[in-house]
Amino acid sequence: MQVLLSTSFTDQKPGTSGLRKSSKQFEETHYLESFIEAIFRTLPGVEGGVLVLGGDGRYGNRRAIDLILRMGAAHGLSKVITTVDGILSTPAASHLIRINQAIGGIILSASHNSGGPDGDFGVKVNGANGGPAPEAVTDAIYSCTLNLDKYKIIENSSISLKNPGQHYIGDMSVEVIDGVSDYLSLMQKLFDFDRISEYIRNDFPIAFDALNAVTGPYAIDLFEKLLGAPIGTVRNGVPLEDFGGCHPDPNLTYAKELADLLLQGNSHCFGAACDGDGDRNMILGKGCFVNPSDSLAVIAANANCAPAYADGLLGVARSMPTSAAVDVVAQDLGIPCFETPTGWKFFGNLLDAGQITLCGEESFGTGSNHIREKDGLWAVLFWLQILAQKQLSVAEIMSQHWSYYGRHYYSRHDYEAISNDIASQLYNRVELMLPSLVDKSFAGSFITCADNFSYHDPVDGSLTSAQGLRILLDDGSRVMLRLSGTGTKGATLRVYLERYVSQNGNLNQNPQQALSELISAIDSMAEISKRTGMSTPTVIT
Ligand code: VG1
Ligand code: CO
Repeated sequence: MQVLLSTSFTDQKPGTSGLRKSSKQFEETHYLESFIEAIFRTLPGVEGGVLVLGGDGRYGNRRAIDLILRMGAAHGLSKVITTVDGILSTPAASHLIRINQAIGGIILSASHNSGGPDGDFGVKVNGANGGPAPEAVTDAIYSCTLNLDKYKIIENSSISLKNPGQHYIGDMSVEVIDGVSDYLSLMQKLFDFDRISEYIRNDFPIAFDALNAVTGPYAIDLFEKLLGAPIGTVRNGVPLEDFGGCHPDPNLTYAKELADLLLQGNSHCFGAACDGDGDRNMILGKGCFVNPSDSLAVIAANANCAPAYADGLLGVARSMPTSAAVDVVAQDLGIPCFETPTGWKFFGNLLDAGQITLCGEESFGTGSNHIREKDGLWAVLFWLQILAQKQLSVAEIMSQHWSYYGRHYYSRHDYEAISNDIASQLYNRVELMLPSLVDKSFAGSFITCADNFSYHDPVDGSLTSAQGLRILLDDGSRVMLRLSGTGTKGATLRVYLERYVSQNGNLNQNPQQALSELISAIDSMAEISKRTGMSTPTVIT
């Protein structure tokens, strides 16, 4: 059946991670249908191809799965692999795409954004390598949305996702699988489960917070069943449509309960949380928060603790605003280190080409060549593996790391829900100032470079520009400014701050104090508090 559209939607441009809008917007007549039609017209290999489909369980997940199945059948897919209750984490989806030689996947998630009828919904498109579709594909999908006159769909009553099984919609088969077990087998190949299990069962209590989102079922099987941690180790382990009203973003603000447990309490040695779709992770030790940029560096430095990485790393990569902590490790190891724009899609080519093994972002994302997405539970397992091997606390690992490599004090300040006009005026003003900043003094140092970051992909030669404003200082400090591509209410300004202190400097300062000069210098230069009317950021990480 063909459904005619009277107008095209002009606001369906995928951002940092797919199309992300309010649930209400996705409920507008034909809104979701239009975007899905554009995906099926653009993604290579749809006719006769296999697609992986699932989501983080948020409000809208089931409706979208029904619709995509019917539209997929109309577009001639041969098979869709989906999961019981439609629950599928982003990393598990990436793995399923790869092991089933699928043409790609559609992941229904707005990741760390809140969910429910008043929250957000999102559609992420992945390609055959299991990673987020590259910009050329998302740009083509967007152009397609601008000129849609109709979409194709089959009339069919919805199929049950209660149990594993096989169904048909027209000629297309729908395979409903348990979305957890393939992912856990992969983890068992990468890490030494016996070793981790022995360690956590021997007086090393851990807590994991799934924030009522997708990782609950994975984490319960992983920590409580396979690794033998006590029942109750996984908190908020049942995926809820509105995440129980909480914000499924694993940071000190939104995962406060877990943060308090580890930072103020004395009962647990290790804590971790993942985001809505399971690709982000937060790592905590007793009295110790691990900054995500440091986490990437620690994993790189200790990669040989995990069996799958024992032969060493090909190279590493980090996004531009991520601190250079991993660069110093790469230099020490004598391996290449790449700097990419924000968003996981830029790591895909480097991973596919065998140029890197590990990669990560400051936004609580860490991953490796085992899949093509960042992977929250993988990072948690890697930390447990390192702790089990070294028999040290998280705080001891960090202080040993800093005394060997020096410390990159780092923080991100987010100013959320600013009006779009104010945000773009602020940003454009700083961008215009950049050329005149070189050689000027800033926070007691001198500016050596000020630009808008652009990236030349070393694998396919493509150029991606305007990826964020950078101010680099002669003492190695950096301040970066970006406007978020995942927010849905007004604009979010992200200010990234970094200062390096060498091995013999003061390694035990509070990061906000260590960065205080940079913080006030960027505030007066960019007029952040003056223009936004906000005296403090919404979230400080
Ligand atoms: C944010 C993060 C970025 C991450 C992206 C998707 O993007 O900063 O590092 O890749 O979210 O993560 P932005 O444009 O808002 O800064 V997720 O967990 O939504 O897949
Ligand atoms: Co996510």
